[in-house]
Amino acid sequence: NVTPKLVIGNWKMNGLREASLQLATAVAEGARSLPDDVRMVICPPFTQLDRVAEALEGAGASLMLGAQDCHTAVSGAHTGDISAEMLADTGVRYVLLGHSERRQAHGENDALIRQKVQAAEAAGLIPVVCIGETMAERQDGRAATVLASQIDGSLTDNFNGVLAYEPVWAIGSGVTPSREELERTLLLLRGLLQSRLKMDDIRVPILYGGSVTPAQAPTILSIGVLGGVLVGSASLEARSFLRIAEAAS
Ligand code: G2H
Repeated sequence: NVTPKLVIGNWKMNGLREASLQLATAVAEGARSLPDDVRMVICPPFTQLDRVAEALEGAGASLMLGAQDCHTAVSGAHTGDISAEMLADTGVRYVLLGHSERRQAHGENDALIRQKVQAAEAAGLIPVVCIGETMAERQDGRAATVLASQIDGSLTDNFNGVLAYEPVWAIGSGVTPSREELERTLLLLRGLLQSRLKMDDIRVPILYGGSVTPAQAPTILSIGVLGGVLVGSASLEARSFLRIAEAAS
């Protein structure tokens, strides 16, 4: 029984009613013929979770619902926020946390992200924690230090979710790390996870995210230690998202 490769689609702030329903329905249709060593996840905006949940009914374990963020608290006076419990109640199984767009635009830091991870775990969700260095950090040779401190600060001690490595310079830019560079970074991340979680046998899958397209997916996904991919813009079109999932098998 192998752990399935994860192919997660992050719709970001895209998706009105009709288009969301069509996209989710088309992905659900295509996911039916996927082998069971691949699992797809769709993370629509909060407003479309219910609709997408309906479209995914009957899709089984090969296609699951995710969200893009959650609050640290279960409920209460937090205007405009959504709790992990609310997400679970809507049928959500995975939640993205600490995406660089939230770190940048909402000032999210590792301590806050760790609290969100705790909230997600308490609600029974699988947290997908995003980390990654900026271009400046990469050029200054500080990538490894930055990744180490993000892993130390944002994960819980018993973290059992998913780690997504998304170099900020690769997000939406059309530029991806070379296969060799990515492989090196994945080995580094595995070592960092081992020391953070004090375990030799790490089961936390590590995904890559940042400008993943159907064209590059086969090369990226041929890296044995990679647990899957986190896909932004290419997940907004059913055909391209499904092609990426096919490359994961
Ligand atoms: C990185 C990724 C999905 P894109 O943010 O999280 O987006 O594939 O558009 O670079």
